[in-house]
Amino acid sequence: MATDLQKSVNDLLDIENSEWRESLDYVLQTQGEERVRELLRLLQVRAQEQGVSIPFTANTPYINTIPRDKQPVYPGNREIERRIKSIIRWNAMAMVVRANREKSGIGGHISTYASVATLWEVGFNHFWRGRTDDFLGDMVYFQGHAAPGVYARAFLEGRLTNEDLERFRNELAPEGGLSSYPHPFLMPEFWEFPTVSMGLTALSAIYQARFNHYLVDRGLRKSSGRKVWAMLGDGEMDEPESLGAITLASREKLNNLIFVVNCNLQRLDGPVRGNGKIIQELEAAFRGAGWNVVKVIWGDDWDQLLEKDDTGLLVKRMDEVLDGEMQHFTLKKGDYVREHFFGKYPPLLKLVENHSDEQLGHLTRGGHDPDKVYAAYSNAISQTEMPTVILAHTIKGYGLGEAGEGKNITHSQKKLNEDELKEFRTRFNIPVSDDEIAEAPFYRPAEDSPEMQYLKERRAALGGSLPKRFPGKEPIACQTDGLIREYLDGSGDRELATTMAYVHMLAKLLRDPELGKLIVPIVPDEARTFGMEALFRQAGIYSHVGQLYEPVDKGSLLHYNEKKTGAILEEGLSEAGSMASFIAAGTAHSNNGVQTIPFYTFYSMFGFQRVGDLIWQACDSRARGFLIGATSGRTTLAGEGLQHQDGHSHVLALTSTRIKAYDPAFAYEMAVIVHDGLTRMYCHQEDLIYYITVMNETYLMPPMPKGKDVREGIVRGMYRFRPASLKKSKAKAHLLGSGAILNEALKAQELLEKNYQIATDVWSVTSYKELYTDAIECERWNLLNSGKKAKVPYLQQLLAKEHGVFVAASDYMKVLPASVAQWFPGPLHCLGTDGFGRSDGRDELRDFFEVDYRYIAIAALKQLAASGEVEPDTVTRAIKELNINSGKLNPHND
Ligand SMILES: Cc1ncc(C[n+]2csc(CCOP(=O)(O)OP(=O)(O)O)c2C)c(N)n1
Ligand SMILES: [Mg+2]
Repeated sequence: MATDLQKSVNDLLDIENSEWRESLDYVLQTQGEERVRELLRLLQVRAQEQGVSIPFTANTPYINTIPRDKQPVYPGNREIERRIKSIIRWNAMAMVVRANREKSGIGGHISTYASVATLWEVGFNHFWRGRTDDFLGDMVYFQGHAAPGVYARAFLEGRLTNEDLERFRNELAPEGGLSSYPHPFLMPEFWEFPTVSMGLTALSAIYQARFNHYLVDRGLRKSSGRKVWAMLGDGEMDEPESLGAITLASREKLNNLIFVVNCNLQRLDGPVRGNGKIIQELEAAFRGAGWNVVKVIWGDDWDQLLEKDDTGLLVKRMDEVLDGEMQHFTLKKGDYVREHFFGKYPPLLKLVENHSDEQLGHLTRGGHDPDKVYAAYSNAISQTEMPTVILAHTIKGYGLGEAGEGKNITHSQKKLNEDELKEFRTRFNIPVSDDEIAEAPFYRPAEDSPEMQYLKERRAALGGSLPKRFPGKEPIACQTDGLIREYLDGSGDRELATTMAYVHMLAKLLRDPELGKLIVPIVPDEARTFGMEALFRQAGIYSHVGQLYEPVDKGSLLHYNEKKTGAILEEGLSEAGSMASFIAAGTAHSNNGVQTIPFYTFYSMFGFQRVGDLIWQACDSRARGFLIGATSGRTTLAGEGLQHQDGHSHVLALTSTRIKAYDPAFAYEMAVIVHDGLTRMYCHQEDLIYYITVMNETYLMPPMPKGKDVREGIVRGMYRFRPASLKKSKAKAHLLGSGAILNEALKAQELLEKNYQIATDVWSVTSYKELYTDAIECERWNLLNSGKKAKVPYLQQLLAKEHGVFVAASDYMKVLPASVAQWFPGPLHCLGTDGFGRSDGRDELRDFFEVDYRYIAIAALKQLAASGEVEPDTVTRAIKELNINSGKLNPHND
């Protein structure tokens, strides 16, 4: 009885199902696809209104996105291209093997290029355009550790010689060698984009593509259809930076951006997602973010099987197989594939009954099939509304056979024995004889061979070789004295903070008839904190679509003003994204043929500490521009406490020699530093980055002291700001101050002179880094040029005639002044802000960190007492008089 009832219910359900289906078919036939989509959307809304949730999936089946019959015809000569690719594979491998034979442990990677060769060669032969007189060329970010493949291609193209390849990872050879990875700093005419810090490539490429649109929208370049290609690894996609900005790319409709993810399913240690499917995971993330996703999973042989299969079981099997299992199908032979892949469902065994084990063992992955790759790239370059990601399935160590194909150790494989070399040679048909094989010689076909002719013809058709870096050379910004003059006179009776002076200067630069159009202000959702909101109206916030809504503060003078020609890159809360924009703007002199001048203003705490690796990358990229660390100083930024108060970014700035770091106290110092930066970076074309910290404490900005050495001193790091007023005194002290703490030194000077009759000079130290760099450079020269007239560090020259004791105080760690202590003529006591910040007022913080005028004064007295120039009990007396609590908290530990 129950079963009868169940049967009639099922019958009814079947009827209902087919009625719905028929209705849909009818609508499709009579009104078309769009109407079907509309109805489905309405039904979805209806269901949701009634509380029926619909399972979400952002995935499509685990098959190629572009069906076989939609693939364009391959325009190239597949056979010649295959031969060229094989030769490049060989040379790339031989280069690494030989380098490691010469010097064991020199490193390098074979298996990554082995997996990516087809993806790159289709690009080189058909898509990636070089720079010509009227086209800037495509921008290709090469997966860093596959660099041997780029070198091997450059060798065939005649850009590198046999000897060059022999010097892979031998950069210190007298003739110079090939850098391990793409480094514009090391090979400035070759590499354009450093890529080997995993994660930064994806992020940088997104902001680069957006910056290319920005230049067009601001009228600095003509639209040219150039593309940005980021060639990435699947393991690399785990870095948070890789996926961190993908919604920006779709929101900004970056149709000029193409990611190609080499999904060899392995990273360094093993599988990327042994228990899952990395391609599906990435598909969901990118589709969810609004990208055009093209999966290139299976080669043509698989596609043919799919066409033959009418059970749907092959797609099911493809969908369910885990990446960790897939690796076995690479490693093991065809009989294993038959039994374990197809054998799971008997109809699939039937499907491949006419395939030999040999054939099953060599079924192709999509990323190794030029037809599929070509179809994907064609699809990508024709997108008009969105960025594209191509997820290409490949085999890590492809062609290495026993030496590592698909094995977990393959990433680190650098040595092939003779048999393995032979196997590789035979597999790729390289004309190297058994006698020569042990040498692993590089192979370059004769100039008039079909391969060489073809290779050259293809590159010529695409505008020449790539990668190639074109450094900008045209001097600009050579006459900026007039721009800074007003800041040299001081602020009169108006109290200002250095941040305010900086913003004023930036606004002025933006208005400059010549430079204004080149200034790129960048800010991560902090413009109001720094008082930069006046720039919103003046310069506009860049938005490719302009402003589609009326801002709520429309009536106000400082309203939130988005526009297509806006200059400001307001990056929202992304210091990493802002730094990527800085790199794009800072390298435009070479990558875009226009010398934009970035001013990236950020919370100094979230600079070097937060995005230090991107700053490192900027230096490697030979980026130029200004990094402005605002609200800096551990005690000057009151209230914000431990996570915000920066007392160490200047220490971190020591790490890169390309960075010039300044901690100015006054508006005129800042103006002189900015002027120097403009001159050196944009007039003299030096690849430097100026890091300047600015503070939010307001005080009177004095005029620049007279004296011909002051300006030089500001730039070189130190000058005498206020000499002692006591002419006759029993003792002499020198107080060194930086940033807002210079005012504490000035107060201490008055105290020491008035209350303790000690003649005291105050020096402004704008840059310990400059002093340090100059001194170690002199020492190095003196060491290597013994017997010649020794060079004297600037610091020693400056203090040559001084005597007495020295106290240095800044809002940064003590190690900064300590770094130059050895070049002082007398004892140096360092005060600084080591320790975590606290939320409290400025006075309390300066007491806590022991950097206010009282501590400066007692430090001077203490040293004078030690040298017998004041009575020992003076210090004890001063501690009492100045109300210093000797048992106070220790900022270092408490
Ligand atoms: C930030 C960072 N961490 C670690 C490394 C070291 N490293 C270089 S390649 C690599 C594995 C990359 O795997 P994947 O992205 O899948 O590239 P594949 O070689 O498989 O193509 C690692 C860990 C690095 N270069 N950068
Ligand atoms: Mg990988």
